[in-house]
Amino acid sequence: MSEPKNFESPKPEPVRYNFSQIEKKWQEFWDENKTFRAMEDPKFPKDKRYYVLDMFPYPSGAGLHVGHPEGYTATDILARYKRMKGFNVLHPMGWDAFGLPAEQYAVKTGVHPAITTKDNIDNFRRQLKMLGFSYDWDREVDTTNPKYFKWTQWIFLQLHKKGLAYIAEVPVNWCPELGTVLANEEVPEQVEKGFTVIRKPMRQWMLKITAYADRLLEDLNILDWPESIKEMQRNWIGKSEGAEIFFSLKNSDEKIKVFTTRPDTIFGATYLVLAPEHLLADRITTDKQKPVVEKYRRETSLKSDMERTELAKEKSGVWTGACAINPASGEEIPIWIADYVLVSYGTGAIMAVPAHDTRDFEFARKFDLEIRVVIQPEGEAPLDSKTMTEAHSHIGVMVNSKNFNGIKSNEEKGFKNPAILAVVESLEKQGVASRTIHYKLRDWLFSRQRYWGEPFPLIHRQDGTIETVDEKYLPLTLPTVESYKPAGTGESPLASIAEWVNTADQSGKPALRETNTMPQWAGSCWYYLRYCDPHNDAVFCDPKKESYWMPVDMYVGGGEHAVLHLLYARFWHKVLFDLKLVNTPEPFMKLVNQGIILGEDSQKMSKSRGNVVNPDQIIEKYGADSIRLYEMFMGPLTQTKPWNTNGVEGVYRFLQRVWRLYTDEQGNLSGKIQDVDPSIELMRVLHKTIRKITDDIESLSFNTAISQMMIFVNELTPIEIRPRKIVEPFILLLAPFAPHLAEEIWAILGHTKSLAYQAFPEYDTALTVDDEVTIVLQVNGKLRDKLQLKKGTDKSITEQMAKEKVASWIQGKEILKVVFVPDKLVNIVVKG
Ligand code: ANZ
Repeated sequence: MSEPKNFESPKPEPVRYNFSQIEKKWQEFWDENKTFRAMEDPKFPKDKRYYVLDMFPYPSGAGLHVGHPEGYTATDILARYKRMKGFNVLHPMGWDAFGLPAEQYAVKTGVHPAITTKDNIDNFRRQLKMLGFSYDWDREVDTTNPKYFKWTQWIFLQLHKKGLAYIAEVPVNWCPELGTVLANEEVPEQVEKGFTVIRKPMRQWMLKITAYADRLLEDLNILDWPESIKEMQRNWIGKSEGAEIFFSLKNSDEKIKVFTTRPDTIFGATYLVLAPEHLLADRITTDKQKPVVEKYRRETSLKSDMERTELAKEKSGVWTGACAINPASGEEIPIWIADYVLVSYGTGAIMAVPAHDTRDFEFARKFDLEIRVVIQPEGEAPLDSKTMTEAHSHIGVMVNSKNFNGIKSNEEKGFKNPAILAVVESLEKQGVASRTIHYKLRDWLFSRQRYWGEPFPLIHRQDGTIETVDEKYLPLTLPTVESYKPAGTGESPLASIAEWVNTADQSGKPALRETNTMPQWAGSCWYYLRYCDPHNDAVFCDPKKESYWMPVDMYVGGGEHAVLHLLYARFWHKVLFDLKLVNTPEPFMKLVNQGIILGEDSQKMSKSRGNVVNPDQIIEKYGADSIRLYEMFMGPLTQTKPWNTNGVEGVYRFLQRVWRLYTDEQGNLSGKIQDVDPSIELMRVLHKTIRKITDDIESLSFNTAISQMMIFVNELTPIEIRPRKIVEPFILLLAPFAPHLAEEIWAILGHTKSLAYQAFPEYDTALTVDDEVTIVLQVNGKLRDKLQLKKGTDKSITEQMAKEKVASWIQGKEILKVVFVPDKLVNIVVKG
């Protein structure tokens, strides 16, 4: 990669603070001494252990990008801070290493993905170590290591045993370019990249995540997660309360079951729509309409659900030639087929109410179908179906609805809405409707036609039944293949390795191995559990260790995982919880999404734009502490923000100033640091700094914590005698942020032990409050002036001084009243 132009700025001035030497020294020290090893020490009660987790990276060939150190520095600050606060901290790192790029590289070059993966992991580890993160490297996990995926396969077997894994012929998202199927959750990303995704029926492994829909929804309430992510999960699960209503077919005994969340609009249902794949579509289509219906069905089979349901899309559809009877009005209505109705949701059939549903409205306008208003907004001019330009989907009063006229619908969804309830109760009495709940969430398509993934521990017997591989034979490893290229037939490259595929079942009869592999999400569904006990060969995680460390207290990572990893992991965790293999219903109690770092041009970083910042180059020029500090100083952690190399220079200069505060020209302890008693003013500066930094770390406001450090250094620099009692604690405050420099200065201050477990300074509240207060002076409630006074000055003195200050406003007027709020306000009420 060519050197991005951002780095052509002049070399920083020569310094006495030799970061490359210092950083290397301390990294080696931490490594050799295993400073950050976490042990299950019973001395620490549950509320004194802290599990802080990063979303582990996919070790790509490109190495770390600057987005990685952002989240990782934030968690590292927390980990280091909590250790100093007396917590037993688990802060691990590992690799989510199955994945397409290594496989695609293998297709091109023939190099085994395991080799590429190992090289990439080595590079990632080197880069992370260079940043001085305090991981317990003894707990490193790699999802592609057979010792790890043995347990991914084992957990799959538990899901299978519980009936949560099944094989089914389902319409899948097939991506011809990738030669594999994709989960619904994965489709948007690939479509964005320009890949085609078409629907086709295939036999695939599914996981019954839908069995957990309600709990996945409910338990969001106990999580301290960003509201936006919770909302995305809620929408993805998509719980809808409504009714299934039967419409009978004209001249036939067949019935069509529709799903609606708005039974209150039934009198406005002027036509029905079936999904093109609906089983009845074929049967009810009249001979005359057969050719157009057939053609339409063929065309839609090539489209993805996303394309079909996009609101902005031009509506399409065809009439079947058949009609149904509206059970409420008794009227005859036409039955259409249209691709905006999905076969996989509800019953795959809808009653269309164009006056009150946007998509139905557009469809009716296009095909000139009747639009009938049945909900009238209150207090507004009556809606006219002829002149309406859009559907009225809000609340109102029922009209044109026979004996339901006048019933008001409110904001509530489902049966708490009186209009919906009234209609449903009536239709239920007639035996043509029943209440139901539908979810948007579909079962998780869990197999991929790839080589570089976990093989399924499953065998297909001759008689068509399936046998699971005995646990004692796990891990079931990947064979070496000649070609990593997917066959394109919908089979994985494993299918062409006869020696691997052909096996025997338990009775010794010939049988075939399952040749699909698991999706990349499998390994990341439980890695946070493996960290608790990474080397155990007997169980996936010792229950004692699991209950010691879990749940994760703080999870930091990118917001792009909102409905993929975070939903899948919650699902597996709940299954393990039901199996009594873990003791908490949820894995990640608090979640924080770091903001995206843009290029210097405020655009998304990308190779093609040439605005990618390489952390290696920044570290080489400014050191790890600078990049750590800079990424935390850029702005609030969760905000999107542009990179600015001048900003790195700024924090770099700040670190030099810190160095100069403590050392002389030769790099020895400065003679200005002396064991003298500090003045009360300096005590105040220190205690305010401790308080601000403590509060800011707790609330993840790292940028303002750093501002406070800068204030401190500015205040101390001009002072010729720097009391040790003031400057020494400051190094401990700096340590979580710039640990290398802090360790070095700590040693220069004469300490022989690492500061990693030194107590974080405590503040004395009395020393953190200002001695002087500003009193607001009002006359008749209007701000007229302000007064600086010693805190706690009594009423009579304050009033006296206030009156002098605002004399011109009260002169010659009668004082009616004086309002006094101690240390805050004096309001003089006058007349005339
Ligand atoms: C009549 C109606 C009238 C509807 C109205 C809405 C508004 P949610 O809330 O997302 O669950 N629908 C049902 N099944 C469908 C399918 N397979 N494909 C596409 N649309 C489908 O949405 C439920 C509503 O979406 C249902 O309520 C149905 O349209 C439509 F004023 O029925 B409704």
